[in-house]
Amino acid sequence: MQKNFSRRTFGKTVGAAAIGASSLSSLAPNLGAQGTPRENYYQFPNGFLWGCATAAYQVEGAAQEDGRGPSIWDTFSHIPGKVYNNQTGDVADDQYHRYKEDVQLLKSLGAKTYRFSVSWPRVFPTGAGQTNEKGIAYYERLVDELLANGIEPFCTLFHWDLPQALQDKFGGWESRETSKAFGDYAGYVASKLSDRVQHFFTMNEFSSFIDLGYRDGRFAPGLKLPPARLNQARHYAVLAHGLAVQAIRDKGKTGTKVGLAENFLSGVPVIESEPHVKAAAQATRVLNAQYLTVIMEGKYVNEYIQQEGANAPKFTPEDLKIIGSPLDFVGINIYTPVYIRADDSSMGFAVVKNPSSYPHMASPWLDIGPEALYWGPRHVAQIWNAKEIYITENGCSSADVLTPDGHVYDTDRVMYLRNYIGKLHRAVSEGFPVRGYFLWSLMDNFEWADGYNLRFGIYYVDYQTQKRYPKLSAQFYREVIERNAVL
Ligand code: GBH
Repeated sequence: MQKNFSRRTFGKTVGAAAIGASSLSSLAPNLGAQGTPRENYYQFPNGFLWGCATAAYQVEGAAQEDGRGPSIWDTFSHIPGKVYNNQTGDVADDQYHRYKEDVQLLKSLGAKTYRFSVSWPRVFPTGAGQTNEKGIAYYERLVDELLANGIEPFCTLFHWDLPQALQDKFGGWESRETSKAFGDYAGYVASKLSDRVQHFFTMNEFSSFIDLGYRDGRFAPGLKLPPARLNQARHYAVLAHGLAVQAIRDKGKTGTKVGLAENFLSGVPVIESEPHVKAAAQATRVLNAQYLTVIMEGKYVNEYIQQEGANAPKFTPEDLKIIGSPLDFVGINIYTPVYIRADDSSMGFAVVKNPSSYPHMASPWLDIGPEALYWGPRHVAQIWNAKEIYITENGCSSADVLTPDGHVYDTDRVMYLRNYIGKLHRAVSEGFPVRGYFLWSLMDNFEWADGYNLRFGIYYVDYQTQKRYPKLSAQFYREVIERNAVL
C-alpha cells in the first residue's frame, strides 16, 4: 500500500510485520504504532448520538396544505428581490409528503437521531388560540415513523417560521404577546409529543432570526429597527424561550428534557496560550450577552447594559428569572471560528478579523475553522458548567455537481467534516460532555435568502424530480457512524 517509504520507516514496518501489528500495539498502546487502526485513537464514546438536522420551512413544502397558516417566511420569500431568484419554500424538499422516504435515508446512514422542527403555523395557524389537528398529526406521524425505524426524534419548536398573524397583530418579537403565545404553543406541542420525544429545543439561533430579521432586514420579516426596539425584541425572544422552558416542564411528560440550539459566538484563541484562552472565554461571555449569556446566567452582563445605555432593553426581575430557567442541556450550532486575542483594553479581549485570504466554503461567510468544534463545547462546559451538550448543527455548503451517473464527489465537504469532527473528538476525549452531533443537513434544502442556490445536504436533491442522491459525504458520514470514529 505505501510506496514512498523512507528507509527508516521501511525498517520499522518490516519489524512490525515480523512480530505482528497487534502485538506491537500492545507493547506500546498509546504510541500510534504503524498499522494500528486509527479507530483506536479517534473513537467516540459508546452511545454517542450521530444524527442529521433540518428545519420545517427549509424541507417540508406543502405550504398551503392541511390548514397550515402563513408564516413570515412565506410572506417574505414571496416579495420579489428578497430571496435568490425569488425562490420560496412552497415545495422545498416536499418532506411533508416524502417523510417516509427521508426516514429511510437516515436509516441507511445508520443515524441514531433526527433533529426536525415543528412549523408553528401548522399547529396554530394564527399563532395562538385555535389549534389545527391536521398540523400536529403530521408531526405525530413523523415521530412514529422515526421511532419505528429506531431513530430518536429531537424536536425544535422554533426555526424562524413565525406565524404571520403574530407579526401583523403584535409586531412579532417586538411584543411580549408573542413571547406568551410561544410559551402556549411549546406547552401544547410538548403535551402531544413528549410521550415519544424526550428532547425539545425551544429556539434555533436567536441572532439569526432577530439580528438578520429585525436589524439587517436580510431575513423575514425584513425590518431594520433602531437599537432600542431591536434590544427589546431580543429581550422578548429570550423571554419566549424561558416561558417555553416552563411550559414544556409543566405540560410535558416527567423526564422530558429541554434546551435550545444557539449559534453562539464561540471565541477561538488565536494561539492556545493562557492569556488568549482567557480572553476567548471572556469574549464568549460578553459577545453573547443578549442571548446565551442571559439565558445561562439569568442576568444581562454589565458590559452590555452599559454599552447600550438608553437603548438597553426594559425588563422586570421576574423576566430575568423566567429567562434564566435552568436547562437540561445546551445545543450549539457551530460553523465558523471567531478568533480572539488577549488585549489591554478594559474588556481584556479583541476580535481578530480574518484576512481576505482566509479560506471559506461555498457560502462566503462560511470560514473554515475546525477548532471551533473544540472550543464551542469547552466554553459552554467551562463558562456555564453545562452537563449535557449537543452539537445541534455543523456542516457546510459546496458547489456540488451531479454527474450523469448520479454521483456527487463533494470532496471539500468531506474535508470539512473530517476536520471538524476530528476537533470534536478532541473535546469529547478531554471529557467535555458532548452527547451527540447533528450534521446540517440531511439533504439540500431552502437556504433562506440564498434559496436553493447553496447546497448543505449530504444527500443531493434534484428539485425538478425530488429525487435524492447520496453524495460522497453521505458515504463518509455512514462510515463515521458505523465505526463510531472519525477517520
Ligand atoms: C444555520 O445558520 C441555520 O440554523 C440553518 O437553518 C441554515 O440552513 C444553516 O445554518 C446554513 O446556513 O448571508 O452574510 O448575511 C447558521 C448561521 C446565520 C450563517 C446567518 C449565515 C447569514 C450571513 N447563519 N448568516 S449573510
